[in-house]
Amino acid sequence: MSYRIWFNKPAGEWEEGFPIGNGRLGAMVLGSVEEEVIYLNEESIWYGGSKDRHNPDALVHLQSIRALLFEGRIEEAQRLCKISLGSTPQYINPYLPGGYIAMFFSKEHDNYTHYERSLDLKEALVKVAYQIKDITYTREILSSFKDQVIVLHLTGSKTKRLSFTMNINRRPYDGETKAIDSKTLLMTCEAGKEGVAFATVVNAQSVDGRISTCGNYLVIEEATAVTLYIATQTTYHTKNYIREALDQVNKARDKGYEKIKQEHIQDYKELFDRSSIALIDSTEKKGIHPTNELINRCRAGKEDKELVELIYNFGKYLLIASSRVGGLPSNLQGIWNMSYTPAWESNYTININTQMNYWLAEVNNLGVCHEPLFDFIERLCENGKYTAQTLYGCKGSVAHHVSNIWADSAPGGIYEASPYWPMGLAWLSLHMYEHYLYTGDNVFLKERCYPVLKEVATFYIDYLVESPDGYLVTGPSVSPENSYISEYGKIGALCMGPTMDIEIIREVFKAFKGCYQEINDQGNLLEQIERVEKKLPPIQIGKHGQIMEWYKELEEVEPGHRHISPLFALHPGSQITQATLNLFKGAEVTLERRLAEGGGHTGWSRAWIINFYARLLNGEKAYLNVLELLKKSVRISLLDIHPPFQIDGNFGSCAGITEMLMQSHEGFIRILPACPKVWDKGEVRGLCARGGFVIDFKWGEGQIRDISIQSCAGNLIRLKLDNELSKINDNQGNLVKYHFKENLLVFSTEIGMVYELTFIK
Ligand code: FUC
Repeated sequence: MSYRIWFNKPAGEWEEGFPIGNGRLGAMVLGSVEEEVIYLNEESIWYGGSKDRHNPDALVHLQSIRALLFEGRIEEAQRLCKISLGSTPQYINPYLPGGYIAMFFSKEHDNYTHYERSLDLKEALVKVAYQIKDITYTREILSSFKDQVIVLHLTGSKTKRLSFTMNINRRPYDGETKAIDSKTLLMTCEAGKEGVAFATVVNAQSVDGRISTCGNYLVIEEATAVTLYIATQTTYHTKNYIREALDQVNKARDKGYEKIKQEHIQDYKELFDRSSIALIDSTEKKGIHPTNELINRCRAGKEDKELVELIYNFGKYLLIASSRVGGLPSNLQGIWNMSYTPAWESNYTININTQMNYWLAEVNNLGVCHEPLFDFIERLCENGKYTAQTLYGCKGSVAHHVSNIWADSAPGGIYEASPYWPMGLAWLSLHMYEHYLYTGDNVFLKERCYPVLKEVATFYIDYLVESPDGYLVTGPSVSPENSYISEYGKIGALCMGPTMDIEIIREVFKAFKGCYQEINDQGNLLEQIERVEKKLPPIQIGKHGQIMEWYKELEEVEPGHRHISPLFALHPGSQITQATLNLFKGAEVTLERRLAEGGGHTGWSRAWIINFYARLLNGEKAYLNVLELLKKSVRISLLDIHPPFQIDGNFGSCAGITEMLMQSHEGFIRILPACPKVWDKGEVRGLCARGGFVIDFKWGEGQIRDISIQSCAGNLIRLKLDNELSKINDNQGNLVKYHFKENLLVFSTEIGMVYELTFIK
């Protein structure tokens, strides 16, 4: 298996560096030799504070906007919408860099040889090594979740040969940096009016070297090994942020590098090793080519299992590094950002991007990394109640297409095709239901998932409006972020009842009913849902055989648009499956049309396409798109690019690769549903299926060899099998009874038991 991204030269720029993170504290390591810069991030350093951006004039104009849209007067509707529903101020403020540590070595360090830098995905550790004359210098850097510090450990292979100076900066928004004792620097900063204030502390330790300060530099002389302990704390997390950062550094220093490293690896492995995918290749030795060469080979048409394993493992690594319990969810760049004006504010874009960040979580046994998103959804749901009242005069809760750490739920921006989309919270709420489906956790269902779904469902019952042809539709809304040519030849984005909205609402109602079965709620919401559901427009097939993007047949302005919104029902939704054959075929046509017109041009869009083809059970096309992503949408570091760097494609492609090997959204489990021919042999461990199952299996020569299923919730298993089954044993050696129903293998399970399936060879 491939776990190492490595190179034999330093990163040319930030996007070629190695990201490290503990969910909250991140760094980008470039591995430069003479002058090293370590870019720092902390998840809560956002500019400005929480604001009430709701447009006070929204409600007065809501009905007029709807009427204009029904009449086809798009331009007027858009103009009115922009000024009355558009937020005040229009944009949310950005996620910002934390600053950087600059290290200055002697000129001699320019003449290095034997250079190597690597990111070990199995241990979450970055290493840099190089040689100058007969001395080998090494650096190791990690971000520890347990100790909440970043630690950088430097060594020279001969005694007392390591000397450098270093400081902390945040150009051009420097705060105040000063030495607070002979081994410690403190930087304090503020991120705008009412924004968070934060402090970064760096402490240097060496057994034999001299450490002193000069100005606001740390000076390290003639050491054999040096360790830097780095902590950042912000007022978002604690009032006493300076004290807290100092304490964290002091505790880390007392513990020492080796112990921190050992505990860090243990903590990380506990998560990372929960699942694995190995694509076995007996002809190639893995790990011998640096990653840039692997990418070049792939671009030149050489298929590579090593690169596929790396992008899969990197996705899991990035999730663990950017989303840990108690913290904030992973934003557009995870937690890694070096710009003060990052693309799209490096925000939470919740019309696909934030959702995509978490598609890999449950199935890869990393449900625990999904937690920050759940905390965020609950806050968004709370804020969204005010938004529902203020903007729409409705009960329940709503959020639009972007958000920030304050869980802002108002529309964001002025571009016609995105802000006025009342579906962000609804889509996110489905993540909570998915968590329940994967775990069977009833307490979570009752206490966390149901309350959110209830608010969301309540909103749509109150909000949907009857169209002239008698359907209940959303609006004003958009089909993210596409535009259409109306029946009167006008171009518009704002519309009533785009297909995606209706698909999301149906999925929310389905989830609500799923919860309802488990919960004894006295209200009459279920009856209202059933009444409303009947009047939602159906998913329709258009004149090209495609899934219609709007509830009326309209031409897309950009037929190759990166958002493939009407296929929400195929993925991540579950309304389009092989059981709805017409729609299943329609989804394929939609996809083919998008691709024929240049679709998939951003990393995340390509990643979504992988997932779509996996759901269409088309392994060859899914694989083709994995290759396209690797060829066109990653930097040599394997960071996904929109461009620029945007992390969703990393997470989405990891999820897509998993989806090619196992699926469970149809009420049964499929093993190898979309495995391309070239992945002829492999092994999967620890993937999770809905219903509360953890599954291992092997395959070779087109045959599934062994399947082992652990039952975590005691549910009935339904499994689609093509091989001929020999027997099923449980882990106590008993033969297990099973039967076949509608082509599915069915058997009962007990909580905690493991079931081994063997096949007739
Ligand atoms: C959505 C997408 C863009 C980009 C942005 C962050 O608006 O349409 O492509 O990913 O989010």
